[in-house]
Amino acid sequence: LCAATTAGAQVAYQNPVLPGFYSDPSVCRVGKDYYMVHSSFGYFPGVPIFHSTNLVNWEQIGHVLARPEQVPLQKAGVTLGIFAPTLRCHDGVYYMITTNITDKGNFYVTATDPRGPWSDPVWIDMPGIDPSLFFDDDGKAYVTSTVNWGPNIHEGIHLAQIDIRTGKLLTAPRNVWAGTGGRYPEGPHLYKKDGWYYLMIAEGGTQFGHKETIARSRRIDGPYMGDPGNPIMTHADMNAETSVIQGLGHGDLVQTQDGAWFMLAHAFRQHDDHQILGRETFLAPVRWDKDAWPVVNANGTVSERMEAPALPGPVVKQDAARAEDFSGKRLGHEWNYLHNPRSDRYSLAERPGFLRLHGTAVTLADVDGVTFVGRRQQHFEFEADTTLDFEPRADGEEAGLTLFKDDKHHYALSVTRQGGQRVAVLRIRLGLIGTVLRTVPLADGPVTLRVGGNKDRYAFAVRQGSGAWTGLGEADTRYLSSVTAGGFTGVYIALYATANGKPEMAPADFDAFAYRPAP
Ligand code: 6LW
Repeated sequence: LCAATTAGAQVAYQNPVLPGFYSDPSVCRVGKDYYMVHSSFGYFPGVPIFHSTNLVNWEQIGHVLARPEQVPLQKAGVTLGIFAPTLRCHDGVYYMITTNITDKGNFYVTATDPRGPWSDPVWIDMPGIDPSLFFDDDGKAYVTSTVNWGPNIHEGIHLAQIDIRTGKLLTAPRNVWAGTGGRYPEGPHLYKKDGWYYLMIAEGGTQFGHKETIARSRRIDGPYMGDPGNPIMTHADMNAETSVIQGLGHGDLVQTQDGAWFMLAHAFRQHDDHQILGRETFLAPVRWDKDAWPVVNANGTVSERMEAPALPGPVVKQDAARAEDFSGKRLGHEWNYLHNPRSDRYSLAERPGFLRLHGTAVTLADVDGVTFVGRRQQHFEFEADTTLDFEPRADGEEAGLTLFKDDKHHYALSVTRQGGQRVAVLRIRLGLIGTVLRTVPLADGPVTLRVGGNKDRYAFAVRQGSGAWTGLGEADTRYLSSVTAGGFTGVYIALYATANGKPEMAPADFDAFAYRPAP
């Protein structure tokens, strides 16, 4: 199962290296260890952090923003909250800098161990979004960000010197580069190599026109001159017009302990012009040309099957299937809440071996505070199921499984009560359209809810005990894509409970949950 990494030989690996909604990747290396973070928007905990020794296999080691005080999300819709982060390590301290778009803007947190704990936020008076940090050889620290909306929409990238102990800016933010003319110059990162300061950014918007461009200067504050070969990476052009991978950009560079360079960037895999998995993380080898400009994977594109000069470590085959019996003290790192959860609504202790959810008046269609805990859909073809022990006390009490893009776009397979009868219901909500596809009566006892997905459709079914599956219907995947629904996130598979307007309801006890990507 292991691929050898003999120096000089090409090593094969599979992209995306992190499938599913893991957008805006930022990476740093300490010795032989690589760490990577991603944006998390309205989900909690915020900013998942991963570890790797080969840049291909990534294991989640936690979340940077694991305490509600670090990441207030009350006012955040699904796709607001935490935008693109940057991860850097300097002098034994890890820094994660990002924007809480629905709170006080740009801030950073620090840790001496990337597994945490991370500090409380240090808020900084830097305009815009996508902040990044750069530590120069002379000990000075700098912050970059982008202003790409509002009256200064075309200013692009700003730079200021920062006192990294206090977060105070030591110079006024100055506009240093606006890119090559692509819309939304953003995601800036600064690097220093062979006496040049390189400023790499994304342009073109995060949809089909996304690209990565670069400029350089002998002085940190510019003037920055663009690479005549820009964009250095994009799928917006002819050379990738038939690729399933689109929207490639927002990259970060890392140099291996062996001196090789790599780019980690996000892109989405589209099917019939739609994308449901969100923006995923892709890896590409980088070399420097004779004029000292970076060349990404020879022609600025990536593919699912990749070859690179030796990776920093051997690649292993990973199994993405997960089975959870809720017997542990806490949920695995892949689980997220929507917004900051009320801790009294979720319990693994009240009934051992079960995840108990207490629903409130708040529903999946409300912007804040629904009882909801889920994980990313990371594969087009998958199956997920859960067994639910739930006896609604009154009509309208509901608990089940949702395929969730946002409050306005989701499918829900639930157990509820109607006219005194316990039933399973498949409901879809797409903007102003809300409809029930099918309702079936249930016998007493636990119910297993299942969803299976392929590129085109989700299919929903229920069964009781070892009885036969009853199909409740199918729904198109495309209506949960960002093309249809908007927003930056991908689809979640979540367990939820709601009393649909009443403050309290019977507890919903989930016995198990499994997620199985097709082999
Ligand atoms: C990110 C910015 C962007 O901060 O979207 O479209 C934001 N561009 O770079 C969220 O990913």
